[in-house]
Amino acid sequence: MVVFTASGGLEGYQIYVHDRQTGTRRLASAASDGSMANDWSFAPSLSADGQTVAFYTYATNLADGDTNGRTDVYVRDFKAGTTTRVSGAPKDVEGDGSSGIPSISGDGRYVAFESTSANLVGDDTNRKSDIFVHDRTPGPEPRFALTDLDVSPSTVRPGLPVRITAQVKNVGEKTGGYDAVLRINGEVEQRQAVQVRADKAVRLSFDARRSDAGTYTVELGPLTGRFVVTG
Ligand SMILES: [Ca+2]
Ligand SMILES: [Ca+2]
Repeated sequence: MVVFTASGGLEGYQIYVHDRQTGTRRLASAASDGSMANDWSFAPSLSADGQTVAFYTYATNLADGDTNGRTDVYVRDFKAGTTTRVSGAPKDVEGDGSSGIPSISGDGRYVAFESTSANLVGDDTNRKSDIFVHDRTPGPEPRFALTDLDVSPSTVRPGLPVRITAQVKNVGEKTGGYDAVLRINGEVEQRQAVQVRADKAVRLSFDARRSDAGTYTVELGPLTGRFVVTG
C-alpha cells in the first residue's frame, strides 16, 4: 500500500491510498459517506494493514460541527467506512487551534499529532504547540475469559445427564453480557446469556443427555472437553 497526496486542479490536494497488488486506488480525504473533502488535505499516515489513514485538513465537511476555522486531524477507516476527527477535546469540544502532521500506529489505534490548541488537555498553558496522542478505542469495554471447564461424569450411561460447567470472568473494565454457546460434536446444543460485572466471575452450567453410545466432544468458547456414553 502507498498513501500519497495529489493535486487535482479544482479538487486541490486530496489523499489517496494506492494498493500496489490490486492496482486499485481509494480516496482517503473523504467524509463517512464517501464525499470528497472540500478543502486541501495533507500529511497522510497509514496503518500497517493499509485500512486506516490519518491526515490533516482544512476541509469543513468531513464531520459534523467542524466550525473552528482551523486545520484538524481526521482518520479515514476504510474497514469501518467512517471518517472521524481525532484532534478535538473531550466531550466533543473542538480544538481552539490548528492541528496537523499526524502519525498513526501500525495497528491503527493511536494517532500522534501536533497542535497549537490549548484546550485538548488540562493545564496546557505554554502558549506553544505540543504533541498529543489520541486513542481511537472507545471507552472501557467488557472482555471475557473462560476457564475451568468441567464435564461430569466423564462416562455416563445412555440418557443420563452430564453436567458441563465453566467459569466466565469479565476481565474488562465495564459490566457486560456474555452469550455462552455450548456445542457438542460441533452442533449448537444450548445457549446461556449472563451479565457479568467487571472483575467478577460467573459459573455457567449446562446439562446434556445422549442416548447413543460413543465419545462426545464438548466446546464452550475456546475450551474443549469430552464425555463417553457407554453402550
Ligand atoms: Ca477544522
Ligand atoms: Ca500548548
